[in-house]
Amino acid sequence: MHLTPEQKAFYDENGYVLIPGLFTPEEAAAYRAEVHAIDARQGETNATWASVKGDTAIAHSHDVHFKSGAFTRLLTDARLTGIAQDIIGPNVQLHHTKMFIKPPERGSPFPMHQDYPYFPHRDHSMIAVILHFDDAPEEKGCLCAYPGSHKLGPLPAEGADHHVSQTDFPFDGATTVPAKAGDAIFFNYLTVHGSGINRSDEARTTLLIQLRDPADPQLNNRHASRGQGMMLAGIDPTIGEFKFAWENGDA
Ligand SMILES: O=C(O)CCC(=O)C(=O)O
Repeated sequence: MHLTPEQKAFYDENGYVLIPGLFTPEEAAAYRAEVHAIDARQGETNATWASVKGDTAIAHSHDVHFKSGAFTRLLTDARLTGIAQDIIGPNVQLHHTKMFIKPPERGSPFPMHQDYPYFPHRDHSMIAVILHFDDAPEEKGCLCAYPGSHKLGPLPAEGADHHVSQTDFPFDGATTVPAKAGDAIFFNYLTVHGSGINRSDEARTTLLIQLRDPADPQLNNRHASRGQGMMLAGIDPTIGEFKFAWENGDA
C-alpha cells in the first residue's frame, strides 16, 4: 500500500495523514484482542502524564513485539512499511512500539506536545503511526493535531512531560482526527498533537509505532527500547565492520 499523490501532499502540508482501512475490521479486532490480552497478563498500568494526573487512567505497554508474535508480524506488514517508505524513504527502522487502552468514561488525555524532545534526531525523519483497533470518534479522545506545526521546527518544551505551551497551542484550537477500527494516522514527530479524555462507554485501543531513517542519528541517549534498530524495510546503510552483539555491548 502506498500514499496517493493527494495523501502525500496532505502529509507534506499538514504533518499528518489519516489512512482509512489500512487493516480490515477483522484484523483490527484480532489486534485489539492481542492488546487487551497483554493488558490482562501484565496487570494494572497507568501512563497518565504528570501534568494531567487526576481521576483518569490509561493502560499501556512498551515493546509489544516482545510480548506477542502478532505484533512482530505486523511491524513488517507491507501496508504499514509501504506508507512509511513514502514518507521516510526506502529505509525504515524501528524506534519503539507502545500500546494504549483509554478505558471507558475516564481515559486519560494527552496534552499538546511534539514527540521531538523525548528522542531528538538530527534530520527529523522520525514519524509516529497510530493504528486504531477500535473506533476513535471525538468522544473517545481521538488524536488532535495542529496542521502545519511540523514546519515550526522544535518548539520550547515545558514541565516534566515536555509538552508545548498550552496557551500557544490550546487543546480546543487543534483539529480532531477521528478514526475507525483499522485506520492509521501517520504523523511527523514535530507535529503538535495530543488527545482528549475518553468520555464514551467503550475503550479506545491503539498501537503507536515510532519509525525513522537509520541514517538519521538520535541526538540523546534516552528512550532506548527492545528491538530498537530493527530494519522493517530497506537496508541500514550505516552498518560497518561485523561485530558480535556482545562486542557492541548490545547483549
Ligand atoms: O494515543 C494518543 O492519543 C496520543 C499518544 C501520544 O501522543 C504519545 O504517546 O506521544
